Amino acid sequence: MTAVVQQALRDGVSVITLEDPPVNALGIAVRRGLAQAIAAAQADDRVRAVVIHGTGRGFSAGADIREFGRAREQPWMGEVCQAVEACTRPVIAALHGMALGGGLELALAAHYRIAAPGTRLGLPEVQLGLLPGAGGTQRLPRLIGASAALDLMLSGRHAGAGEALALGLIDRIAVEGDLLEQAVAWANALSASGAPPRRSCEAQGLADRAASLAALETARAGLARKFRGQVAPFRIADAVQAAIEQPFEEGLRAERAGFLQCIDSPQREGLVHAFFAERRVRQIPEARSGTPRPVRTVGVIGGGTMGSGIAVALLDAGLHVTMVERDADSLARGQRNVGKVYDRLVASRRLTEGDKAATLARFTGATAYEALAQADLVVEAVFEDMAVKKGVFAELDRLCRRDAVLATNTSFLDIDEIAASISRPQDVIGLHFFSPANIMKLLEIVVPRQVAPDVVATGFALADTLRKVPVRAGVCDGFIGNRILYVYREAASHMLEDGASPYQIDQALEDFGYAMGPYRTADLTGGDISWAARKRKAATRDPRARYVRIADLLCERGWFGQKTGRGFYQYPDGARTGRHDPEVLALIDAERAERGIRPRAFTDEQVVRRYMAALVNEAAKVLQDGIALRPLDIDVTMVHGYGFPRWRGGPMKYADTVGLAALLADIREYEKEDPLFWQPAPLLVGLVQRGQDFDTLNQGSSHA
Ligand code: 3H9
Repeated sequence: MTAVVQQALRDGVSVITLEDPPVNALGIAVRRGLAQAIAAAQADDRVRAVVIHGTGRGFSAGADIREFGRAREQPWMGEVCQAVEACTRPVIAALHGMALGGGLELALAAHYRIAAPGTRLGLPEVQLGLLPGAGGTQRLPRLIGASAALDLMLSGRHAGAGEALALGLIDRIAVEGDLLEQAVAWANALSASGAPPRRSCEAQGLADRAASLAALETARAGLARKFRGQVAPFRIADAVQAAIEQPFEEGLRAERAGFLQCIDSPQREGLVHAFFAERRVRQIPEARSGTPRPVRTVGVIGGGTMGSGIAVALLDAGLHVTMVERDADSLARGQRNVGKVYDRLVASRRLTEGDKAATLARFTGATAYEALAQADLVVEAVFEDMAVKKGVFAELDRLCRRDAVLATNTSFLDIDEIAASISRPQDVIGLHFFSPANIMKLLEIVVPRQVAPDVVATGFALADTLRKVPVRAGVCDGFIGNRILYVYREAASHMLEDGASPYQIDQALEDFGYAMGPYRTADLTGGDISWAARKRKAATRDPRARYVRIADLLCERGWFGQKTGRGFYQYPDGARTGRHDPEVLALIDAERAERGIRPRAFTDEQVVRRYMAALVNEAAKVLQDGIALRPLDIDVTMVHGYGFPRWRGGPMKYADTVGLAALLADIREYEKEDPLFWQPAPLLVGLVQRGQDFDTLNQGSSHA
């Protein structure tokens, strides 16, 4: 027996133990061990039943994701599951912690399932660009019906033990105590009663063929919109169709064909890259030297959109929040903003009145900074003005506990300057939330020069508490995300003035995988915000730089986007989806004429290439300046804060896929038209010269 799989005979029950920390992933050693153990149990006359369980954090998190992309070694997990299901003695899977992906498929191949309370069960393969490939697409629908199986497989969500029991995914929930003991006792009882193996492949969940096909059609109808450009969800639907219409063995073959198609696809590669990147962003230099300070009570200064969103994010995480505003009216408005979020949840039955009251009991308001004297951490979200922010920090310096963390939510101001203005710069950090702050996953943790390592570690720990994805960023105008955004938006506006329409640009990028193109997004966030940013930058802008006025011309007319009924699009009667606006196109035409620009046609591919070249070139400069630690930090930022399609892994991963030499060749071509805007990043040039890609830089750095 391999060390990662143990086997022992206990009261006539063969106990097979998965023991491969941290999560009992089903790598080749585990698969071999399992295959041997099942064969041994089958061959041993003393064995009356079999129990499979895992040690450590959970039963199993599924296939070993690190093996994807390498040569595949036998046995496949599908073959192991076949052997388990074929076993002639009852096989019981005893689940705890998590049973995910191939781990749940192994449990589905067992004949009976018991789970400890708190176990999370799911088939999250879709989130990795895959379909369940060890028989899950065939056994699950037979066991729990097409509709519930499609829901689990297409969402990839985890079901709790209670839901799993209700669905028929498991047979019983263990009582608190020794799970293995309960599973062995149950195995003995089953064999004593002569219970036969009960195979999922023979379950009757698809017996009503018409209802199953109808459920499949309903699920399929939503796929194109929800998973635009992705392959795996469609293959999941195909596999379920095979489960409904074909014998089990045929279905397994259909599943295998779909799985092989997905496992070798760039989408799987992109999603697996995103999975590991989302974990590696937490590996930062300060993790070694800084122990997070405890955070239970938090002050939020400002009750506007950002402040109230941040307050909700903190409340949702179970923290105590005090909001401070400058006067009673502003405070009441801030409190209303928070209250409205919970009212909506109650109205849509996602929260009970009781839970709302319990949450709001942790929320207090004040109009004086003294209320923050005992706070563990304070987040300032006031007006973006250096003098105003310094005023706030002077008050915090005077009043807050000496070990409090003082954070600013600024999106572009110089945090080094804010920190240097008070007596404890080591306690000052940037926590850049994205709007709506209670929804958006990204949290840029901006690390000023003088900050103490434990304050940085506190920022990362807070992100975990808030279930956000933290990215460490250095101080510069725009940090990682907005600095890059500014440049690729510029590239889009150049194309706009040169002949592309906002609608073509949006469509091309939506086809690329963005949920929304840049002009639809500008209309949603409000044109006035970026207008203010452009005005702010006007004084320091290089006078030789190209400046496109089209967005300003819209703003001058009061067309700020959805909130004013028109922007790049028209939103008649409060419509949420915009209509093309001939007046906007006429305005753009007039502006081109005024500037003497003869419009030229862009193909959608050219639009995407320029946009991505601008994005990646600036991202390389961000790396070179040390604003981002590694390319993967930029990938995570753009995926979780800026709508970059996760299935492409992020822009740096995408650039590696396209090839850096090709990307640089594009930039050099564009440079001929506008040498100032399209200066190739030296880091990019260096990588191309050395024949390296961005991933080389990911591998090279370790901050664990
Ligand atoms: C599949 O099963 C395909 C099959 O259908 C077909 C054939 C079998 N492999 O996230 P954490 C590592 S596809 C390798 O920080 P948490 C992870 O990288 C698979 N490594 O903890 C980390 O390593 P490190 C379907 C894995 O408590 C450590 O474990 N399964 C795997 O926040 C701790 O992870 C999934 O998609 C893995 N499968 O969350 C499940 N899983 O410490 C993916 C984890 O070196 N995993 N690691 O940084 C998860 O969703 C979460 O990791 C889990 C724990 C919920 C398990």
